[in-house]
Amino acid sequence: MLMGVVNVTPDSFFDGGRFLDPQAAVAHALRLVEEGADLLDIGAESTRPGATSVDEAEESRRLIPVVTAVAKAVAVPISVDTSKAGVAKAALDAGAIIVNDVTALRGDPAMVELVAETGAGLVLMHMQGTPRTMQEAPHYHDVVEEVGVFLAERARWAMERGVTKSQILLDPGVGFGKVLVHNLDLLARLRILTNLGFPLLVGLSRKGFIGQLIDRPVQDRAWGTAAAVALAVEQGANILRVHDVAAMRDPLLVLQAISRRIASPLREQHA
Ligand code: HH2
Repeated sequence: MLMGVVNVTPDSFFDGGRFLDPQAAVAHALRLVEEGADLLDIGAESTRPGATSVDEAEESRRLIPVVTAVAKAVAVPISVDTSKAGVAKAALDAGAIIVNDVTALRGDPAMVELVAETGAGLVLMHMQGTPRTMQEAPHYHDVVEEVGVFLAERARWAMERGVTKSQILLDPGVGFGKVLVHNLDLLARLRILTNLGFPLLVGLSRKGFIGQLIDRPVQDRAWGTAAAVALAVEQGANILRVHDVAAMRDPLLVLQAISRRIASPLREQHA
């Protein structure tokens, strides 16, 4: 499934400032759904490397009018990209049904109770450090194993506090406290994380590691993104969080058609 990104921010690394105006954000969300987004992720605080946090009042002021308008206008599920329980609660009241918490419930002690009580979907993402400091010196012995252990622990922690297994999705957190080789290893061995038994969400759209590989600015990374998206799907990713829904749909449709043939029995292949 494709999750379309809507950033109601002045400073996101790709689309910062483009959708800060609520009307522009709503129009963008509707366009993503028309292009085939299966769900939307709406956020009002950038988590790019070096970003400083936004206070709750400002985050809600940006986010809630957009969630309210989009929820009235579209049928697809809306996820809210926040780590603050107050913002998440207002967004759930406004029509969102998933909380995408990049801190994996470590940012706000009230978040786990909110998710348990409301039954909202929950994305638990791996991050080493915080957005302000995470790219200073990320370090792992075995990045895939360590991300897997972390995600399993966060899921267990949430379930001990009343969140049910079916609410949870896991995300390896591409680019969050990871250098190029860490991101490549995670994507190359993503399938290992499917063993944890939860759906996998992956957000790699236009990120810095793609820029490093192809030596292109953020505006020119759609093709590089498509290659990584296709590979992540092959490795078992269930939901791809992307800025470019229309562009990513085509490679995914082709990939799916070919994958189905790989899975079909030999007899049928020769029919
Ligand atoms: N990446 C970003 C933001 N939120 N959430 C999840 N679950 N997984 C991700 O990989 C992820 C995320 C960063 O992308 P973007 O929202 O475009 O940028 P910014 O944080 O600068 O707004």
